[in-house]
Amino acid sequence: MEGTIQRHWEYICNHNKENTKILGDENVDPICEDRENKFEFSVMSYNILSQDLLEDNSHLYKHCRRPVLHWSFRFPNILKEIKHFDADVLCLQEVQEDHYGTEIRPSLESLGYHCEYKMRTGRKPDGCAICFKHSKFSLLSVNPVEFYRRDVPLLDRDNVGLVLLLQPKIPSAASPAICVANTHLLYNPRRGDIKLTQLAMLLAEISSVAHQKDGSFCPIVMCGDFNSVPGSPLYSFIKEGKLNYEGLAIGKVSGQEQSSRGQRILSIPIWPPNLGISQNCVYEVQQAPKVEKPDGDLTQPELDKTEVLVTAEKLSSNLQHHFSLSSVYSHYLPDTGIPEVTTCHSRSAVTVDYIFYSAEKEGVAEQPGAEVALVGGLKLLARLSLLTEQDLWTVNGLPNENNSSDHLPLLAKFRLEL
Ligand code: KL2
Repeated sequence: MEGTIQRHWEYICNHNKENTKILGDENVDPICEDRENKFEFSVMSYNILSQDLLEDNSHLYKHCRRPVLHWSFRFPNILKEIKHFDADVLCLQEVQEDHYGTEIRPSLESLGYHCEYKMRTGRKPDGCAICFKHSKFSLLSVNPVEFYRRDVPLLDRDNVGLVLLLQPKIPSAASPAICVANTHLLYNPRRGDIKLTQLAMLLAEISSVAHQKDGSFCPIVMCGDFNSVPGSPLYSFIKEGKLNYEGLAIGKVSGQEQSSRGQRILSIPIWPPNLGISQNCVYEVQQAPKVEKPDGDLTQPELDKTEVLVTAEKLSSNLQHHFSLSSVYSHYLPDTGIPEVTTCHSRSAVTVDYIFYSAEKEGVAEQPGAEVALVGGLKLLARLSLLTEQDLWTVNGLPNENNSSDHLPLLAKFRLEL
């Protein structure tokens, strides 16, 4: 018998300095503020390790006792974990299609979830699922994203994303929608060019889904397995909203591996114009051909200006996106600086899974002409603590008797201020 790992809820109450603390008590949910007109919800991101991929990459699981690798052993454990944490939103990756149809979806439905699924294109039959509690949300839209593009030679990989727009069910007050995105980006550590383009495609879809009538964006939660480590250029791009990739080797983008011998440098631009996504990671609107107005009508210059901007962007090595996204986790233990890991098997133990969210701004006035658009804010209330590689090897790494994926589930509790 292997031991069990201990994870605890870290409550984050930072509305005033004295109360800034992390409490480790599983049973105490400190009330930081009054709860009127607040909507709280929890999110889990979990790569559940598809059985086909486990069998295709069996060399990664040599450390495991055979029986713990069977799906018939793993699934009950995974379900027990999901049931135990009881998150309002589940973002699952590596959900194998046959298991989804026969076991995963029926089981989650009986736990009160509505499930949406996007299978990868191509031959690998797994994909991303987003499931949410009927009792908490109603479904406004389902937006699958395929990263494979027949007309773009760069995009020859079968990864996908899924973006839902959810309406919180609040009896008393009107509430904005919440945009929830889930993805599993390409694994190949050498192909940062593809990973960045896949990310840009997901961000473009999020922009389009989260966009509200008044030009601002509703609150956003973006989960998944990004196959990129903290501090890597891809990670920094998500958090900073900008990336200058000039001279960057494609193998350095995700930070998974050191060796970049003989590696190509990212081309400028990374993806071709026919993808239809700007360097700001939004869909480029097809502009109707302009008709010259003989009288020099002054309503047009606005349009001209944006066109010039788009042309100039194409020559520069800067990527941008419009959201200000924070990570639920900070990736290092506060006391020792030892890295937390979200996946651990015989070849690697790193963080590649994330829950990003649009954080509530702390009373900062909007600056005119700011790069970052107005995005609805969420307050992070709590997260389920992660572990170090060393912690995980004390239970024989992953998967083990009790933890049945090679990833850990990530969990966060949010509050939507109304
Ligand atoms: O790293 V992962 O595991 O997020 O946990 O994402 C990919 C890898 C997943 C989907 O492609 O399958 C795993 N070496 C190690 N792992 C691999 C490989 C490989 N060559 N190919 C796929 N995966």
